[in-house]
Amino acid sequence: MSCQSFQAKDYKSDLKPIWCPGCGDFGVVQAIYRALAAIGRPPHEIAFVSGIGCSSRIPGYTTAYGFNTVHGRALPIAQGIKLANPELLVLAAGGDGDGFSIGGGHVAHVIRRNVDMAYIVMDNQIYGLTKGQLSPTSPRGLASASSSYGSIEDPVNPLLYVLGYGARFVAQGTPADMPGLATMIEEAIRFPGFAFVNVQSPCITFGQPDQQLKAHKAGMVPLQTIGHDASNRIAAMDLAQAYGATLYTGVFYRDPNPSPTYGAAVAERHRELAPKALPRARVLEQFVPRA
Ligand SMILES: Cc1ncc(C[n+]2csc(CCOP(=O)(O)OP(=O)(O)O)c2C)c(N)n1
Ligand code: SF4
Ligand SMILES: [Mg+2]
Repeated sequence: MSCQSFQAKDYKSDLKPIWCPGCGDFGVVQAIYRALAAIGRPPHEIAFVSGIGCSSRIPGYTTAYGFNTVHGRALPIAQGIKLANPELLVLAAGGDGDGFSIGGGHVAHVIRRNVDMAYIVMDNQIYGLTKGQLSPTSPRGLASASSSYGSIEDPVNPLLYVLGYGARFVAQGTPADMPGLATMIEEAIRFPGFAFVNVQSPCITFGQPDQQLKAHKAGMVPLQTIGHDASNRIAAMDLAQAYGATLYTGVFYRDPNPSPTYGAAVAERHRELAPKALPRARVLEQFVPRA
């Protein structure tokens, strides 16, 4: 690891974002630059993995190693990268559709393994890239490109979803509060284990007026202002029920006694099994047919 110090601009790539002017994702990438600068790992020690969507373009706007994978598959690939090279700082990011629709099945597994990475979802309650269809977090009643008469489905609640599966660090932010968002992303990255940050990141083109930055600024309720105890999972779940109604921001839950990460458990198992391991030649004998 290097002792060099880094500034936010060192994590900004030369690629010019092609997001619509005013898209909330601009604020998210700024918050990520700030968080990474505060942590200070050099860009080449960071792997930034995403799926497919407007939000999933984000790794390309950073100087980290980036992998814009397949829709809904950021988490399995990010987990593989972390296991193959535990020294890397691994970030995963994507949209609400990417994370809770096609990729929703992966979320439970990264949580129960407690793989050491931060996952940032840019939740705009819509499929932005494909021009405004319902997403899993769209509110009931939303008229969209795929629901002309209004959605007849309840939304997924991402906060309850991850808390229900046992996530050990859960936060929610908005680019309307840039310092707050940068700090919680930094905290998520520093957390030893899987950390989830849901960012209410407005889609200016297909999103609803009450989900835009102005409305966030006026309506957000920072959790520290209501005396929330972030070590209390049940209290966190109680507050998380307000998803879609009250925009609570800050850390909902931070496990005060973090469990071992998946990487630590794998290393421990290797140590346990090492004395019993067969010599390499004997292992090969079992698999390579003799001539
Ligand atoms: C396997 C697969 N299915 C569907 C798509 C089409 N597709 C691309 S992005 C997307 C949804 C994007 O929404 P979200 O993940 O919320 O990201 P946003 O664009 O809103 O940031 C869909 C359905 C695809 N690329 N691949
Ligand atoms: S369509 Fe929406 S989510 Fe996509 S870049 Fe434009 S404002 Fe952002
Ligand atoms: Mg979306």
